Amino acid sequence: MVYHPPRIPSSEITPKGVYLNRRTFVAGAVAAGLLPSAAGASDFKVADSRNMAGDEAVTPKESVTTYNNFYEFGTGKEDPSRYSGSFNPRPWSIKIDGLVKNEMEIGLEDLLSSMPIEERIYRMRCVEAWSMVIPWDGFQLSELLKKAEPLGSAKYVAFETVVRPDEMPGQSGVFQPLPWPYVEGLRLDEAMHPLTLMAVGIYGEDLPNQNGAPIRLVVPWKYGFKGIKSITRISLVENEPPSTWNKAAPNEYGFYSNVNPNRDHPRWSQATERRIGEDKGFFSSGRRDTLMFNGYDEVAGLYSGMDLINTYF
Ligand SMILES: Nc1nc2c(c(=O)[nH]1)N[C@H]1C(S)=C(S)[C@@H](COP(=O)(O)O)O[C@H]1N2
Ligand SMILES: [Mo]
Repeated sequence: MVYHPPRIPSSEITPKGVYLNRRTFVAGAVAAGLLPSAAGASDFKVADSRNMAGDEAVTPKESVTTYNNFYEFGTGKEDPSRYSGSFNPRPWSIKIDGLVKNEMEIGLEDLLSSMPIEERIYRMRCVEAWSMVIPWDGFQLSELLKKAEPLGSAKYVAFETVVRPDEMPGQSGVFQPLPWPYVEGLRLDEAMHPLTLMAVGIYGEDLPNQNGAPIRLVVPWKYGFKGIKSITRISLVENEPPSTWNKAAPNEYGFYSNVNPNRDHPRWSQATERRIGEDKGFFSSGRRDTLMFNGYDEVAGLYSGMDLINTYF
């Protein structure tokens, strides 16, 4: 399949160099007392920018960083932003193992300097029927997997979130909402698709802890829970790997979990969604139609001949 990047107006392209030495500049400015600390720091340089959410408004940063799902820090939407302050995403490394020619453990700094970081503005649709438009900074997962050289026998990719009960209150409390580590998986061709991103930032800044620091998965045509956060391990495997929510409730959450307005969740409709941070207006229901594949039709070919309602949901 040929991938056609959308044409975007030049006004939406982030000029090269805007983020150059930003951290150095910010550090200097903080030291000089010109800026509060932690204002807009980033450890990466953005080389290119693509808006892949059409003319839909980007969700305010305030909403994206305070309305989260990250059960390692609690099950409430505001828990991750409130209770992730002790989490330390640096130093960090990711292990890539399993059915690959080159097993590796790669440090975050090496990743950030060797991968071409782009901004991608994507819709994000949670299975709970709310959505956002998020400007991610990251690189294509395909570029990372190519470094490891998957063997011919590799058919799926398995992902694992870090386990740190000392820093993640949701992993140490009396009530454990999920089994840890949080795990997810993709078919290899889904993982290699150019839309599949490893995100290291949002709004041009390092990923906040609550959004999955320092590195998380973004698969914009799938429900949000496929976007596993704070990844420490990626394994190439032969058989379909476990997915935390699929194992927890297989009749409610499929392994594929492609956004699909025609396949309702057993307890609610998936036909429409609530866009977080959007003014509703008095006469509007405040809901918008959910799009097949969340509007990313270019992935349809990955699923030709598959029953996406009854079998491969
Ligand atoms: N490790 C881990 N990853 C996770 C989750 C989680 O609880 N733990 N929640 C998922 C869900 S349900 C969604 S909708 C998205 C939310 O991402 P956001 O908080 O950055 O919007 O993260 C996903 N990744
Ligand atoms: Mo979600």
